[in-house]
Amino acid sequence: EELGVVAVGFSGGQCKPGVDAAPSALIASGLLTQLRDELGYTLHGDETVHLYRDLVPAHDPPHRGMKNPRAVSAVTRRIADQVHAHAAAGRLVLTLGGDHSIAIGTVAGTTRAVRERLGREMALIWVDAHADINTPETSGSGNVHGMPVAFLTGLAKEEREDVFGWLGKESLVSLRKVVYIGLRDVDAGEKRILRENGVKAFSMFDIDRHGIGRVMEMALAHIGSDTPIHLSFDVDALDPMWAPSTGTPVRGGLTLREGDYICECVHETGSLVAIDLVEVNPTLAPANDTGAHETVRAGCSLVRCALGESLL
Ligand code: DIR
Ligand code: MN
Ligand code: MN
Ligand code: MN
Repeated sequence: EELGVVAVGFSGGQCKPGVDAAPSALIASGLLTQLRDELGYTLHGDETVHLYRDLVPAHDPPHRGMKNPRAVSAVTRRIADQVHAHAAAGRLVLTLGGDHSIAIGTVAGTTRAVRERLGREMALIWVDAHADINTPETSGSGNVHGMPVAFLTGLAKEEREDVFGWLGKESLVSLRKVVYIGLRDVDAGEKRILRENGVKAFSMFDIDRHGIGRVMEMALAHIGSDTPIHLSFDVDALDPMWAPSTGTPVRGGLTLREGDYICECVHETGSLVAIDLVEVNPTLAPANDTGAHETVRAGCSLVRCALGESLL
């Protein structure tokens, strides 16, 4: 099978440096080699990590409270074109982030390609401790990595082309096709947005109550069979025990095995069109600690599971 790879060394959607080092760390640990040699994928796209330095303006003051708005907008716009090119060629797309703001680009790219190729609406499975559905106005932090779902569903709109105004209708996903898994740190404004729009969300509470097996059944039933799926996986959905090296860890999360299971179930649908792995920050580990290594290993495991490693 054909796999398009986009390695995104970008951290401007939040304030902690280091998340841009994740793609190199994931690749250095052998992820792409494993996908090629063990899972049999034909890889497209070079192994160079895109830093998009030419797209980051020297002067980028806040707009509607958003930090680095022009940089994040320009970089995600470029990512959308890269991802779209792979998806339009019929490739499964793997994007290695980078912070979660980059999903504005990856999801815009796949949803456009799926519309063009199949005339269908795509579903989005967002695995995360956080809902990332703040609008610029509800956001307390101004970090765009807390806003991608709002921009991708049209809840947040902006006229200015250089600040996400480039996101046209063809790049949006219906809120009815969004499913969350793993939530446990959702801002008050986000809770209101989720409630008012009836967004399908499985929090850690739901996973404790029903078990991950039943939750995945319900999540996939909501999406419906034969619907193309984009899986956006924030490594902070995992408990910090498994993935400590991430910018905003929250205790009480998924075990690595539960994360792998989510990815396996999505693979099993046969409808996966793209996966993002984001928010691995190899620099956020206490010295002499194995945290960074463990987090990279966990990230590799999630990706391999989504791409079919567990099939016997
Ligand atoms: C918070 C944190 N809801 C914000 N979001 C994070 O900044 O909007 N997302 N950490 O991954
Ligand atoms: Mn998160
Ligand atoms: Mn928080
Ligand atoms: Mn996130």
